[in-house]
Amino acid sequence: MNKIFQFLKSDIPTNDESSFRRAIIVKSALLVISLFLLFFIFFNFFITHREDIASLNLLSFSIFMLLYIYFNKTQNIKIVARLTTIFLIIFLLLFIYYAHSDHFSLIWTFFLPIYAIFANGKKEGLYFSLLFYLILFAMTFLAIGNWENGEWTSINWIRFSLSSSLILFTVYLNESAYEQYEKKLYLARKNEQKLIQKLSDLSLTDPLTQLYNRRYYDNIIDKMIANAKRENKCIHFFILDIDFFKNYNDYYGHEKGDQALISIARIVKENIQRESDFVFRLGGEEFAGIMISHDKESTQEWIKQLCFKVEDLKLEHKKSHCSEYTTVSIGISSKCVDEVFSAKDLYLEADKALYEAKLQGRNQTKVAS
Ligand code: GH3
Ligand code: MG
Ligand code: MG
Repeated sequence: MNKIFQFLKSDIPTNDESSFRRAIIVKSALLVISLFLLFFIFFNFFITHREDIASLNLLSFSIFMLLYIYFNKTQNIKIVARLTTIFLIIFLLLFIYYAHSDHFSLIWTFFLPIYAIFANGKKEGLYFSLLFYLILFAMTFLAIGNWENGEWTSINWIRFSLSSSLILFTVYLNESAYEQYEKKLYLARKNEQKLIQKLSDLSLTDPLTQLYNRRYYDNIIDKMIANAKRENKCIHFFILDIDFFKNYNDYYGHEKGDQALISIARIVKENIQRESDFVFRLGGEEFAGIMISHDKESTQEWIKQLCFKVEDLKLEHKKSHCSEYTTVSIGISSKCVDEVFSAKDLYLEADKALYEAKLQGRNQTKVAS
């Protein structure tokens, strides 16, 4: 059984569960119908000697086999489901027309609503089934008193019509319930994906400043270096550290310190915001940024502007020894395609440059040489 299922599901794309289910139904129905028809070609020809029905079986067998091949080639479930249903309706009506109700032949019509609804969905399947039953009930009604040597009675017709309608109703109900369940599942999955995305965003951003965190930096730095190399560009990495921030916290309190962190993070974010730029809060009062560009000098100049822009915020800092306002020191490391370097080299160089900026009086930028 497992092997049959493996065979049926081969080549069927599994990204959409609803279409996957329909594709399995269509594919297996085409195979089963073809096999049955193949059997009945011989049965009707050699056993019952009904050449007319055997020919009908042969014609239908060819059509369903062609549909099977077409389906395997195109995977067009909607078209093949519709065509199979239409041919099945035509075949069953012709079959009943020729076979009357002999040898329980009417029993085969019970499968039409099941297939039509499972393969086409409840709405389209219902329309197909109603059309089929409209013709079938009319045909069988007109046959009262004629078929089975006059033994096909109105009671038989009522019994047949009622049981057929009951089957249609049951299958329709089942499919409705299934479609509702599928819709609920789809919504739940969408919600779940949103939550996962939110969780992933949360795990990669710093809650205080909303900048990316250290983990995100670790995740993307190697990719950024590879991108810069592929695009023949330079990569710039800078570390920005607030000057005398411990004094700031001690004097103004932790809450004010947090406000200062948020303001400085905003300045960094506002100025480093091209699509290929990334800014991070590495931890404490230390921020970082990655930029990719063709030109080394102008990008470094741009980063240096951050120093002036932070001071321009005019955040009072009475305990700073380098300015009356809160300031930052920055260390930059820039590497271009022809240089051999790693993420670690980039980090260490920027950190060293920052250390020099601190040593030489703070509130300034140093570029690693
Ligand atoms: P330097 O100019 O050499 O960088 O001196 P500094 O005082 O800024 O450096 P230090 O590393 O000694 O102090 C960093 C301070 O940053 C310590 C702590 O009070 C403060 N800090 C770290 N994280 C936070 C935070 O999340 N909120 C607040 N308010 N303060 C923080
Ligand atoms: Mg500091
Ligand atoms: Mg620090």
